[in-house]
Amino acid sequence: MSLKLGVIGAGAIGKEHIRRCTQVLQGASVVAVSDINLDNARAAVNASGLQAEVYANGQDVINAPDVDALIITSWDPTHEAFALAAIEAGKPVFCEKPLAMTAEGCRRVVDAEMKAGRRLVQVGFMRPYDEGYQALKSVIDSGEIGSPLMLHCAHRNPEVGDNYTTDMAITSTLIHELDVLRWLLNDDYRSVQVRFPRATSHTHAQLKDPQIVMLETRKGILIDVEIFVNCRYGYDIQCEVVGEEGIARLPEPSSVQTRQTAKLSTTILTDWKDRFIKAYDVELQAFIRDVQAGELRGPSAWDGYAASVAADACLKAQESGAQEPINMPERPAFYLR
Ligand code: NAI
Ligand code: NAD
Ligand code: ISE
Repeated sequence: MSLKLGVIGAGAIGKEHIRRCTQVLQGASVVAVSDINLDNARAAVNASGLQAEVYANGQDVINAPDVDALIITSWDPTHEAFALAAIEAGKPVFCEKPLAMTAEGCRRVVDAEMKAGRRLVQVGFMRPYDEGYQALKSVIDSGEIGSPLMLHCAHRNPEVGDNYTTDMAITSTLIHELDVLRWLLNDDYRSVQVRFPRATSHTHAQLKDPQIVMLETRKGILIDVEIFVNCRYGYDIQCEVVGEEGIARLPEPSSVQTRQTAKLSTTILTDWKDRFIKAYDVELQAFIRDVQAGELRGPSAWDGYAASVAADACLKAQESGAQEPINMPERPAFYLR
């Protein structure tokens, strides 16, 4: 039977997820949409030719009797309250990252889910579903390059809106690395330091850009991540793992090579929608399948919490300039898979 979905937040990714649930994926249909800006909700429904109800309020989508499960794609600070309300209603919820703005907020979601007694939350960390990251993990796990010693990573966006501030480089952007690198290395973080080089002239007073985040893991691996959200030239995600026997790099997205006017070139993507298009498809198809099977298995509320524990320390490190400890609590048995 088709899973009936309610979507809260019909902006950039909300529209994309509605499109994929309607035109690409199997087993679900979108029956309710809401957005604080009603025009966004109406536009999303019209664009996909949906027969969906438009609600003025996210809580009404959660309460709607014909909605079986939720997709939360509203702004970051709204996620926690909607996730808690979905759990309260006993409805499974796919919540875009971050799960909440702080580890404390994520912990409230974790506690509510454990109280409900079954997994109801999948967080929108799509990188573990990306073929490139999966191939990189296979190489690391095979032992081919020996034990990983260092990682050099970059998370570059061509530009961001004027409302994007220094802290969001951590809570909205680096949060992807904070999740995927724990999974890639099967490790957790021990400490972090953040440094700010000379700022690009393409930024504004509330955004220090770029930033370099230096993490140390429990196994002693040192990771540097450059976050550069006004890099201009493209959407570029890099990850190089230096092992004791060799080096493994995240594959570049495939692109035709051209030789023309004395230049050898390949295209660089410019949008996260395209860079991870397949990963978004796979993560949401997994959510739909797992809800129907009665057991969620994707990135959990605990993963959302773990990333936010590290993010909190990164925010502190942005302010202090010092090396800040990351104290990750033990994973409860409820989340052992
Ligand atoms: P956006 O700003 O384009 O869209 C957000 C939408 O939420 C807007 O239409 C806004 O009106 C609506 N909204 C805000 N508060 C609301 C509320 N209380 N109730 C209903 N609607 C509300 O933002 P975008 O880029 O679509 O991002 C949405 C979320 O998705 C963010 O949490 C972001 O972190 C996440 N995201 C994740 C990505 C990924 O790679 N996993 C990529 C892009 C976004
Ligand atoms: P966006 O600004 O384009 O869209 C957000 C939408 O949420 C807007 O339409 C806004 O009106 C709506 N909104 C805000 N508060 C709301 C509320 N209380 N109730 C209902 N709607 C509300 O942003 P976006 O780029 O689509 O990002 C949305 C979310 O998706 C963010 O949390 C972002 O972090 C996440 N995101 C994830 C990825 C990813 O790669 N996984 C990529 C982009 C965005
Ligand atoms: C956005 O919300 C995303 O999640 C993108 O994947 C990320 O690259 C971007 O920096 C965020 O703002």
